[in-house]
Amino acid sequence: MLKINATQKIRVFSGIQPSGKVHIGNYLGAMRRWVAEQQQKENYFCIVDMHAITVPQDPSQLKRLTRDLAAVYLAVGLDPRVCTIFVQSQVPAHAECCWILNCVTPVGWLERMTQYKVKSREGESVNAGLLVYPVLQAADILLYDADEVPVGEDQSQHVELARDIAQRFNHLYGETFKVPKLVLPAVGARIKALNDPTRKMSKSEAHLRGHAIGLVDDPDEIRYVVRRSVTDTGREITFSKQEDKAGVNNLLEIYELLTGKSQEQIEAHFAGKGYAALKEEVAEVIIAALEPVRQRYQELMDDPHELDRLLALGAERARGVADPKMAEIKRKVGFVPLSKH
Ligand code: ATP
Ligand code: LTN
Repeated sequence: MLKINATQKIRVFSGIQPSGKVHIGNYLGAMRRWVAEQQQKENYFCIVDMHAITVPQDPSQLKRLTRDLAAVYLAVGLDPRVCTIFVQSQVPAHAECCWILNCVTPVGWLERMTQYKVKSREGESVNAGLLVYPVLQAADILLYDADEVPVGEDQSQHVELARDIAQRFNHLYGETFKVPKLVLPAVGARIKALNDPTRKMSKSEAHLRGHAIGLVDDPDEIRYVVRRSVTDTGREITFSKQEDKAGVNNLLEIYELLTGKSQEQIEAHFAGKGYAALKEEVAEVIIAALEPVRQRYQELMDDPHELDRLLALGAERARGVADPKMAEIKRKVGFVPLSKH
Protein backbone atom coordinates (compact mmCIF):
# COMPACT_ATOMS: atom_id res chain seq x y z
CA MET A 1 0.00 0.00 0.00
CA LEU A 2 1.11 3.57 -0.70
CA LYS A 3 1.44 5.40 2.58
CA ILE A 4 0.53 9.03 3.13
CA ASN A 5 3.26 10.77 5.04
CA ALA A 6 1.52 12.92 7.66
CA THR A 7 4.13 15.65 7.40
CA GLN A 8 3.75 15.96 3.65
CA LYS A 9 1.40 18.47 2.07
CA ILE A 10 -1.55 17.33 0.01
CA ARG A 11 -0.49 17.25 -3.62
CA VAL A 12 -2.73 18.99 -6.15
CA PHE A 13 -2.66 18.61 -9.93
CA SER A 14 -4.82 20.41 -12.46
CA GLY A 15 -4.63 21.83 -15.96
CA ILE A 16 -6.24 24.01 -18.57
CA GLN A 17 -5.98 23.77 -22.35
CA PRO A 18 -4.52 26.72 -24.26
CA SER A 19 -7.44 26.45 -26.66
CA GLY A 20 -8.94 29.94 -26.51
CA LYS A 21 -9.80 32.89 -24.34
CA VAL A 22 -9.75 31.97 -20.62
CA HIS A 23 -13.09 32.93 -19.09
CA ILE A 24 -14.74 33.48 -15.72
CA GLY A 25 -16.08 29.90 -15.83
CA ASN A 26 -12.51 28.56 -15.82
CA TYR A 27 -11.71 30.92 -12.96
CA LEU A 28 -14.77 30.33 -10.79
CA GLY A 29 -14.90 26.59 -11.51
CA ALA A 30 -11.23 25.79 -11.00
CA MET A 31 -8.50 28.44 -10.72
CA ARG A 32 -10.02 30.35 -7.83
CA ARG A 33 -9.63 27.34 -5.57
CA TRP A 34 -6.08 26.73 -6.80
CA VAL A 35 -5.17 30.26 -5.71
CA ALA A 36 -7.05 30.10 -2.40
CA GLU A 37 -5.43 26.86 -1.28
CA GLN A 38 -1.94 27.19 -2.76
CA GLN A 39 -0.14 27.91 0.50
CA GLN A 40 -1.43 24.77 2.26
CA LYS A 41 -0.83 22.43 -0.68
CA GLU A 42 1.91 21.18 -2.98
CA ASN A 43 0.75 22.41 -6.37
CA TYR A 44 1.23 21.37 -10.00
CA PHE A 45 -0.61 23.46 -12.58
CA CYS A 46 -0.14 22.45 -16.16
CA ILE A 47 -0.85 24.15 -19.47
CA VAL A 48 -2.04 21.15 -21.43
CA ASP A 49 -1.01 21.96 -24.99
CA MET A 50 -0.99 18.29 -26.02
CA HIS A 51 -4.67 18.08 -25.09
CA ALA A 52 -5.37 21.25 -27.07
CA ILE A 53 -4.18 19.71 -30.36
CA THR A 54 -6.84 16.96 -30.21
CA VAL A 55 -8.86 19.53 -32.16
CA PRO A 56 -7.25 21.58 -34.95
CA GLN A 57 -5.11 24.51 -33.72
CA ASP A 58 -3.19 27.05 -35.70
CA PRO A 59 0.51 26.63 -34.68
CA SER A 60 1.35 30.31 -34.18
CA GLN A 61 -1.92 30.84 -32.34
CA LEU A 62 -1.22 27.83 -30.08
CA LYS A 63 2.15 29.30 -29.16
CA ARG A 64 0.52 32.63 -28.34
CA LEU A 65 -2.30 31.03 -26.34
CA THR A 66 0.19 28.93 -24.34
CA ARG A 67 2.16 31.98 -23.15
CA ASP A 68 -1.09 33.81 -22.66
CA LEU A 69 -2.42 31.10 -20.34
CA ALA A 70 0.85 31.11 -18.40
CA ALA A 71 0.42 34.86 -17.87
CA VAL A 72 -3.19 34.32 -16.78
CA TYR A 73 -2.11 31.65 -14.24
CA LEU A 74 0.24 34.17 -12.68
CA ALA A 75 -2.14 37.11 -13.04
CA VAL A 76 -4.94 35.42 -11.08
CA GLY A 77 -2.46 35.04 -8.23
CA LEU A 78 -0.71 31.69 -8.52
CA ASP A 79 2.66 32.11 -6.86
CA PRO A 80 5.50 30.34 -8.71
CA ARG A 81 7.34 29.95 -5.38
CA VAL A 82 4.69 27.48 -4.19
CA CYS A 83 3.23 26.32 -7.52
CA THR A 84 4.95 24.38 -10.25
CA ILE A 85 3.55 25.99 -13.41
CA PHE A 86 4.58 24.24 -16.59
CA VAL A 87 3.76 23.34 -20.18
CA GLN A 88 2.77 19.71 -20.70
CA SER A 89 4.76 19.19 -23.93
CA GLN A 90 7.95 20.32 -22.13
CA VAL A 91 7.78 17.24 -19.90
CA PRO A 92 8.05 14.21 -22.23
CA ALA A 93 7.01 11.74 -19.50
CA HIS A 94 3.36 12.75 -20.06
CA ALA A 95 3.33 11.32 -23.59
CA GLU A 96 5.34 8.26 -22.54
CA CYS A 97 3.07 7.48 -19.61
CA CYS A 98 0.00 8.01 -21.77
CA TRP A 99 1.17 5.29 -24.13
CA ILE A 100 1.56 2.74 -21.36
CA LEU A 101 -1.81 3.66 -19.87
CA ASN A 102 -3.39 3.34 -23.34
CA CYS A 103 -2.33 -0.27 -23.23
CA VAL A 104 -4.30 -0.99 -20.03
CA THR A 105 -7.41 1.03 -20.92
CA PRO A 106 -10.34 -0.70 -22.62
CA VAL A 107 -11.60 1.25 -25.65
CA GLY A 108 -15.16 0.82 -24.32
CA TRP A 109 -14.32 3.04 -21.34
CA LEU A 110 -13.19 5.79 -23.72
CA GLU A 111 -16.14 5.53 -26.08
CA ARG A 112 -18.47 6.17 -23.15
CA MET A 113 -16.92 9.57 -22.32
CA THR A 114 -19.42 12.40 -22.80
CA GLN A 115 -16.83 14.89 -24.06
CA TYR A 116 -15.68 12.40 -26.70
CA LYS A 117 -19.25 11.71 -27.79
CA VAL A 118 -20.02 15.44 -28.11
CA LYS A 119 -16.76 16.43 -29.83
CA SER A 120 -16.83 13.49 -32.22
CA ARG A 121 -20.40 14.36 -33.18
CA GLU A 122 -19.38 17.97 -33.92
CA GLY A 123 -16.21 17.24 -35.91
CA GLU A 124 -16.14 15.96 -39.47
CA SER A 125 -13.54 13.33 -38.76
CA VAL A 126 -12.42 11.94 -35.43
CA ASN A 127 -8.72 11.56 -34.71
CA ALA A 128 -7.31 8.96 -32.33
CA GLY A 129 -6.08 11.72 -29.99
CA LEU A 130 -9.63 12.75 -29.20
CA LEU A 131 -10.46 9.21 -28.10
CA VAL A 132 -7.41 8.82 -25.85
CA TYR A 133 -7.66 12.39 -24.54
CA PRO A 134 -8.74 11.16 -21.07
CA VAL A 135 -5.85 8.68 -20.94
CA LEU A 136 -3.40 11.56 -21.40
CA GLN A 137 -5.27 13.36 -18.63
CA ALA A 138 -4.90 10.29 -16.42
CA ALA A 139 -1.16 10.26 -17.20
CA ASP A 140 -0.92 13.93 -16.18
CA ILE A 141 -2.50 13.25 -12.82
CA LEU A 142 -1.01 9.84 -12.00
CA LEU A 143 2.59 10.75 -12.84
CA TYR A 144 2.56 13.18 -9.91
CA ASP A 145 0.80 10.88 -7.42
CA ALA A 146 -1.71 13.70 -7.01
CA ASP A 147 -4.04 13.49 -4.00
CA GLU A 148 -6.54 16.03 -5.34
CA VAL A 149 -7.70 17.22 -8.75
CA PRO A 150 -9.65 20.50 -8.46
CA VAL A 151 -11.71 21.04 -11.63
CA GLY A 152 -15.14 22.14 -12.86
CA GLU A 153 -18.03 19.71 -13.11
CA ASP A 154 -17.49 18.91 -16.80
CA GLN A 155 -14.26 17.12 -15.84
CA SER A 156 -15.79 14.74 -13.25
CA GLN A 157 -16.07 11.87 -15.67
CA HIS A 158 -12.43 12.22 -16.77
CA VAL A 159 -11.14 12.25 -13.21
CA GLU A 160 -13.28 9.19 -12.38
CA LEU A 161 -11.70 7.47 -15.37
CA ALA A 162 -8.21 8.40 -14.14
CA ARG A 163 -9.11 6.67 -10.86
CA ASP A 164 -10.28 3.57 -12.75
CA ILE A 165 -7.10 3.49 -14.84
CA ALA A 166 -4.93 3.85 -11.72
CA GLN A 167 -6.73 0.96 -10.05
CA ARG A 168 -6.50 -1.23 -13.12
CA PHE A 169 -2.77 -0.61 -13.52
CA ASN A 170 -2.20 -1.24 -9.80
CA HIS A 171 -4.14 -4.49 -10.11
CA LEU A 172 -2.17 -5.65 -13.15
CA TYR A 173 1.35 -4.55 -12.16
CA GLY A 174 1.24 -4.02 -8.41
CA GLU A 175 0.70 -0.89 -6.33
CA THR A 176 2.14 1.99 -8.38
CA PHE A 177 -0.30 4.89 -8.55
CA LYS A 178 -2.14 6.88 -5.95
CA VAL A 179 -5.89 6.97 -6.68
CA PRO A 180 -6.69 10.72 -6.91
CA LYS A 181 -9.70 12.50 -5.46
CA LEU A 182 -12.00 14.67 -7.55
CA VAL A 183 -12.54 18.13 -5.99
CA LEU A 184 -15.47 20.25 -7.18
CA PRO A 185 -16.54 23.69 -5.94
CA ALA A 186 -19.83 23.87 -3.99
CA VAL A 187 -20.97 26.80 -6.16
CA GLY A 188 -19.72 27.70 -9.65
CA ALA A 189 -18.86 24.20 -10.84
CA ARG A 190 -20.72 24.94 -14.06
CA ILE A 191 -20.97 28.56 -15.12
CA LYS A 192 -23.37 28.92 -18.05
CA ALA A 193 -22.85 30.73 -21.36
CA LEU A 194 -24.23 34.26 -21.20
CA ASN A 195 -25.84 33.99 -24.62
CA ASP A 196 -27.36 30.57 -23.87
CA PRO A 197 -27.79 29.64 -20.19
CA THR A 198 -28.72 26.06 -21.08
CA ARG A 199 -25.06 25.42 -22.04
CA LYS A 200 -21.76 25.74 -20.22
CA MET A 201 -19.42 28.64 -20.88
CA SER A 202 -16.61 27.24 -23.07
CA LYS A 203 -13.19 28.47 -24.00
CA SER A 204 -13.48 27.17 -27.53
CA GLU A 205 -16.57 29.35 -28.05
CA ALA A 206 -15.32 32.35 -26.09
CA HIS A 207 -14.31 34.18 -29.28
CA LEU A 208 -18.00 34.46 -30.17
CA ARG A 209 -19.11 37.82 -28.78
CA GLY A 210 -21.69 37.44 -26.02
CA HIS A 211 -20.82 33.88 -25.05
CA ALA A 212 -18.28 34.43 -22.29
CA ILE A 213 -16.45 36.99 -20.19
CA GLY A 214 -12.70 36.74 -20.62
CA LEU A 215 -10.51 37.14 -17.55
CA VAL A 216 -8.73 40.02 -19.23
CA ASP A 217 -11.65 41.60 -21.12
CA ASP A 218 -11.89 45.37 -20.77
CA PRO A 219 -14.68 46.95 -18.68
CA ASP A 220 -16.74 48.16 -21.66
CA GLU A 221 -16.78 44.69 -23.17
CA ILE A 222 -17.84 43.18 -19.83
CA ARG A 223 -20.70 45.70 -19.51
CA TYR A 224 -21.81 45.01 -23.07
CA VAL A 225 -21.84 41.23 -22.68
CA VAL A 226 -23.57 41.18 -19.28
CA ARG A 227 -26.24 43.69 -20.41
CA ARG A 228 -27.03 41.52 -23.41
CA SER A 229 -26.99 38.24 -21.52
CA VAL A 230 -30.01 36.02 -22.03
CA THR A 231 -32.49 35.94 -19.15
CA ASP A 232 -36.25 35.30 -19.16
CA THR A 233 -39.35 37.47 -19.39
CA GLY A 234 -40.05 37.41 -15.64
CA ARG A 235 -39.06 39.91 -12.98
CA GLU A 236 -38.15 37.89 -9.93
CA ILE A 237 -34.49 37.91 -8.87
CA THR A 238 -34.06 34.74 -6.83
CA PHE A 239 -31.76 31.72 -6.91
CA SER A 240 -33.65 29.00 -8.75
CA LYS A 241 -33.05 25.59 -10.31
CA GLN A 242 -35.92 26.14 -12.78
CA GLU A 243 -34.79 25.82 -16.37
CA ASP A 244 -36.30 29.11 -17.55
CA LYS A 245 -34.56 30.94 -14.68
CA ALA A 246 -31.10 29.60 -15.60
CA GLY A 247 -29.90 32.96 -16.98
CA VAL A 248 -30.77 34.92 -13.84
CA ASN A 249 -29.50 32.13 -11.62
CA ASN A 250 -26.18 32.15 -13.48
CA LEU A 251 -25.75 35.90 -12.95
CA LEU A 252 -26.65 35.50 -9.28
CA GLU A 253 -24.11 32.68 -8.86
CA ILE A 254 -21.38 34.83 -10.37
CA TYR A 255 -22.40 37.67 -8.05
CA GLU A 256 -22.42 35.33 -5.04
CA LEU A 257 -18.95 33.98 -5.79
CA LEU A 258 -17.40 37.38 -6.39
CA THR A 259 -18.98 39.23 -3.44
CA GLY A 260 -18.95 36.41 -0.87
CA LYS A 261 -22.46 37.43 0.25
CA SER A 262 -25.02 34.80 1.25
CA GLN A 263 -27.92 33.89 -1.05
CA GLU A 264 -30.40 35.41 1.44
CA GLN A 265 -28.48 38.70 1.52
CA ILE A 266 -28.34 38.78 -2.26
CA GLU A 267 -32.05 38.07 -2.74
CA ALA A 268 -32.91 40.76 -0.17
CA HIS A 269 -30.57 43.19 -1.92
CA PHE A 270 -32.23 42.70 -5.30
CA ALA A 271 -35.83 42.48 -4.04
CA GLY A 272 -38.05 44.82 -6.07
CA LYS A 273 -35.29 45.61 -8.59
CA GLY A 274 -35.43 44.66 -12.27
CA TYR A 275 -33.11 42.59 -14.47
CA ALA A 276 -31.46 45.73 -15.89
CA ALA A 277 -30.33 46.73 -12.39
CA LEU A 278 -29.15 43.17 -11.69
CA LYS A 279 -27.06 43.19 -14.86
CA GLU A 280 -25.53 46.59 -14.08
CA GLU A 281 -24.46 45.43 -10.64
CA VAL A 282 -23.16 42.06 -11.78
CA ALA A 283 -21.09 43.76 -14.49
CA GLU A 284 -19.55 46.19 -11.97
CA VAL A 285 -18.71 43.39 -9.53
CA ILE A 286 -16.99 41.43 -12.31
CA ILE A 287 -15.08 44.50 -13.51
CA ALA A 288 -13.83 45.25 -10.00
CA ALA A 289 -12.78 41.63 -9.40
CA LEU A 290 -10.93 41.37 -12.71
CA GLU A 291 -9.21 44.76 -12.68
CA PRO A 292 -6.07 43.59 -10.80
CA VAL A 293 -5.91 40.45 -12.97
CA ARG A 294 -5.96 42.56 -16.13
CA GLN A 295 -3.21 44.84 -14.83
CA ARG A 296 -0.87 42.02 -13.80
CA TYR A 297 -1.54 40.22 -17.08
CA GLN A 298 -0.47 43.30 -19.09
CA GLU A 299 2.75 43.59 -17.10
CA LEU A 300 3.56 39.92 -17.60
CA MET A 301 2.84 39.99 -21.31
CA ASP A 302 5.27 42.90 -21.66
CA ASP A 303 8.10 40.57 -20.66
CA PRO A 304 7.81 37.29 -22.60
CA HIS A 305 11.38 36.28 -21.71
CA GLU A 306 10.59 36.30 -18.02
CA LEU A 307 7.49 34.21 -18.73
CA ASP A 308 9.50 31.63 -20.71
CA ARG A 309 12.09 31.55 -17.93
CA LEU A 310 9.41 30.79 -15.34
CA LEU A 311 7.98 28.05 -17.55
CA ALA A 312 11.43 26.49 -18.02
CA LEU A 313 11.88 26.47 -14.26
CA GLY A 314 8.44 24.89 -13.87
CA ALA A 315 9.21 22.17 -16.43
CA GLU A 316 12.44 21.36 -14.61
CA ARG A 317 10.66 21.01 -11.29
CA ALA A 318 7.91 18.91 -12.89
CA ARG A 319 10.52 16.62 -14.47
CA GLY A 320 12.01 16.14 -11.04
CA VAL A 321 8.80 14.35 -10.04
CA ALA A 322 7.63 12.86 -13.35
CA ASP A 323 10.93 11.32 -14.51
CA PRO A 324 11.56 9.07 -11.49
CA LYS A 325 7.88 8.05 -11.53
CA MET A 326 8.22 7.17 -15.21
CA ALA A 327 11.25 5.04 -14.44
CA GLU A 328 9.21 3.17 -11.82
CA ILE A 329 6.32 2.64 -14.27
CA LYS A 330 8.67 1.25 -16.93
CA ARG A 331 10.26 -1.05 -14.42
CA LYS A 332 6.84 -2.36 -13.34
CA VAL A 333 5.86 -3.01 -16.96
CA GLY A 334 9.08 -4.94 -17.61
CA PHE A 335 11.00 -2.55 -19.88
CA VAL A 336 14.77 -3.05 -19.81
CA PRO A 337 16.39 0.06 -18.37
CA LEU A 338 19.01 1.89 -20.42
CA SER A 339 22.44 0.61 -19.42
CA LYS A 340 24.99 3.19 -18.20
CA HIS A 341 27.70 1.27 -20.23
P1 ATP B 1 -12.79 23.99 -24.20
O1 ATP B 1 -14.02 24.68 -24.72
O2 ATP B 1 -11.58 24.22 -25.05
O3 ATP B 1 -13.03 22.56 -23.81
P2 ATP B 1 -13.16 24.93 -21.50
O4 ATP B 1 -13.64 26.31 -21.34
O5 ATP B 1 -14.11 23.83 -21.24
O6 ATP B 1 -12.43 24.77 -22.88
P3 ATP B 1 -10.99 23.61 -20.19
O7 ATP B 1 -9.58 23.89 -20.55
O8 ATP B 1 -11.62 22.40 -20.78
O9 ATP B 1 -11.91 24.84 -20.55
O10 ATP B 1 -11.17 23.59 -18.63
C1 ATP B 1 -10.32 24.20 -17.69
C2 ATP B 1 -10.94 24.13 -16.32
O11 ATP B 1 -12.08 25.01 -16.24
C3 ATP B 1 -11.49 22.74 -15.96
O12 ATP B 1 -11.26 22.50 -14.59
C4 ATP B 1 -12.95 22.85 -16.24
O13 ATP B 1 -13.72 21.94 -15.50
C5 ATP B 1 -13.22 24.28 -15.83
N1 ATP B 1 -14.37 24.84 -16.55
C6 ATP B 1 -14.49 24.96 -17.89
N2 ATP B 1 -15.66 25.54 -18.20
C7 ATP B 1 -16.30 25.79 -17.02
C8 ATP B 1 -17.55 26.38 -16.69
N3 ATP B 1 -18.37 26.82 -17.62
N4 ATP B 1 -17.89 26.46 -15.38
C9 ATP B 1 -17.05 26.01 -14.42
N5 ATP B 1 -15.85 25.45 -14.68
C10 ATP B 1 -15.47 25.34 -15.96
N1 LTN C 1 -9.28 17.95 -19.72
C1 LTN C 1 -9.10 19.06 -18.81
C2 LTN C 1 -7.71 19.62 -18.83
C3 LTN C 1 -6.76 18.70 -18.18
C4 LTN C 1 -6.68 18.40 -16.79
C5 LTN C 1 -5.60 17.48 -16.66
C6 LTN C 1 -7.42 18.79 -15.69
C7 LTN C 1 -5.78 18.00 -18.79
N2 LTN C 1 -5.08 17.28 -17.90
C8 LTN C 1 -5.26 16.95 -15.43
C9 LTN C 1 -7.05 18.25 -14.45
C10 LTN C 1 -6.00 17.34 -14.33
C11 LTN C 1 -10.08 20.11 -19.18
O1 LTN C 1 -10.34 20.95 -18.38
N3 LTN C 1 -10.61 20.13 -20.34
